[in-house]
Amino acid sequence: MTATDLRTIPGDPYDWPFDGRLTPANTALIIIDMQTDFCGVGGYVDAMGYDLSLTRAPIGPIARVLAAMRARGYHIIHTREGHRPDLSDLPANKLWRSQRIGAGIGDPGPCGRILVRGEPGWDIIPELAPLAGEPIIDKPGKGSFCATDLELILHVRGIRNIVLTGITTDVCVHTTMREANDRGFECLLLDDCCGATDRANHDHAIRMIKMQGGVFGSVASADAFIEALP
Ligand code: C5J
Repeated sequence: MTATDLRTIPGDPYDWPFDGRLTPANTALIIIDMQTDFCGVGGYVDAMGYDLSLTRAPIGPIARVLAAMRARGYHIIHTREGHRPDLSDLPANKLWRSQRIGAGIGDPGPCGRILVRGEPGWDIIPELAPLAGEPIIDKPGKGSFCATDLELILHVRGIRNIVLTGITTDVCVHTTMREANDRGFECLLLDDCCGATDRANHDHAIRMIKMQGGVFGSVASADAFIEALP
């Protein structure tokens, strides 16, 4: 790579990646939990009574980023939160809290059993459906590195830059960004490609990333990212 190959995305609080080493080979888009359970009618978030427009807002921006990165040959990775049908990977703390608010994991609902693998609500929404060959990480927790092979896949492919999108900003996206940052990956979150079940929580989650000079990475918008993408 020569000096003229170096390229950064205009970001806040720093242009990303810091050293300009951004190529399709070393960079992955991770799309987190864009499942019916988190943004569709009758899913888990709907059952909890939250405003679906907040978790649906990033669908359009993610679709644009996904198309741009697919066209340029970047790595694309999807995640899904969900549990085995026998719930053997569901910790008691997660189960009792979901039951307490009337959206018990494993209970039947309009989209099948809530947050259970193989059920309609657990599927990734059609607008962002994975293509053959794009890894899908099935995770039982909020972070995408916990009890999954994501880290191994990133290392096998030589990926060190991660572009984070998906839902929800303050829970699964933030947890994944923190896990990735601690493992040494260079992280960029696209703010309009994320959404939370509460607008203020989204805004504060974005603000947290930018503290201490970018304590978890940097932040950009979908349009700024696409415009600058090599
Ligand atoms: C939550 C997620 N919020 N994907 N999951 O429970 O953020």
